[in-house]
Amino acid sequence: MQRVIIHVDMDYFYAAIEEREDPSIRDKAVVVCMYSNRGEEGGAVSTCNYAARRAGIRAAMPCRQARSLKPDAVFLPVRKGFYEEVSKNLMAILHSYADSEEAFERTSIDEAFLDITRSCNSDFDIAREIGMRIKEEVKAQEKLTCSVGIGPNKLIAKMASSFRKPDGITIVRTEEVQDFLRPMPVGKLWGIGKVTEDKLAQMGIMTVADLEEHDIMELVRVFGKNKGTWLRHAASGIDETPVRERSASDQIGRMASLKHDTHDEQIVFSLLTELADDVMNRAQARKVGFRSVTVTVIFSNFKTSTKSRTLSHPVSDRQALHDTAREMMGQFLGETTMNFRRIGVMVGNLSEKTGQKSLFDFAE
Ligand code: DCP
Ligand code: CA
Ligand code: CA
Repeated sequence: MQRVIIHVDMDYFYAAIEEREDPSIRDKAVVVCMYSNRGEEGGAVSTCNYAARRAGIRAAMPCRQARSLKPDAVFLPVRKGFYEEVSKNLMAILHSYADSEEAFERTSIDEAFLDITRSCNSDFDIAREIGMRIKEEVKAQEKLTCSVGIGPNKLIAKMASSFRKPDGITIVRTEEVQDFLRPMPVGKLWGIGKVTEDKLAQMGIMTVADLEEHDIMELVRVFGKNKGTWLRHAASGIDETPVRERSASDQIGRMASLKHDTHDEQIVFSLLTELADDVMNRAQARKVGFRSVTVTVIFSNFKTSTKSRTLSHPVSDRQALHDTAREMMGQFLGETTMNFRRIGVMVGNLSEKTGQKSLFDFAE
């Protein structure tokens, strides 16, 4: 049966929630900022609405820079716990449209995949109707807009949802996949990060079409077997990974307390290395690769915070796990001067498909 997958991504999520909560700011540029302990000056932009984007403001930009680009914008602090609550409500709506309990996969606070193959009987016209109904229900229940992508697999659905934003819906039928993908710059392929994009550019590969036509042996030579093959498949729009619910058995994680509450980089990194090694050993013992890495910090005031990276294909690479975990922990250390009480490392989206070392290149 021809699979039909829907990907839903909320539009300018945090800022849209803030607009909903205070309609008086709706017509202004709205910037949601993650402030560090150094106060308002040290923060970075989490997201912003489209009026702010027109002024050149982008996620991850220093708030100070955003302020100079648009002095009359409304600047608001992130309210993560509240957005998580909204996310829960949204996910419940989305979940109800999936073929089954298991045919649903939340991939971040504001997006999810749904397998609707049976619900639409592999018919993309019916799938469009389902996509429209989802958009209407999300708007009616939560007063928020989302963008929907529908395709024969997760790769295409994900890329389709970002094709028309905000409030868009894009259907890419199996026979339209090639036309959809080939003109795109390779950097737009879901799963290709900056490092890979640069490497491909050095090889003269700029578009997806270039990538699809490139000698596969050379791709394998440069990127290794796993990633080389994945690149070629992605360029052809091939992706067989299933939509599936994340469960506890889909994660391997370890947490531990620091001997004393501390903000010392060496002490934190040394415990992090131990934890990551342990997680890697358990992943290897289970012979699984992983597609996501999460680092958790519980601060001395018991506040908990996490950071994650997700990849388009599973890997099993100790060095990469260490590097990624350290990078995220380094961000935590830089964002705050508060002491850490406990830290944790977790790998998720486990899969039996890999085993081989391959190049890490986190997307998103
Ligand atoms: N987010 C963040 N820091 C980033 C990127 C995102 O805190 N560097 C948060 C804020 C976003 C939310 O995650 O609202 C979802 O991220 P998206 O990348 O989906 O971005 P938006 O939903 O904000 O915008 P878009 O309409 O482009 O999807
Ligand atoms: Ca979004
Ligand atoms: Ca998103």
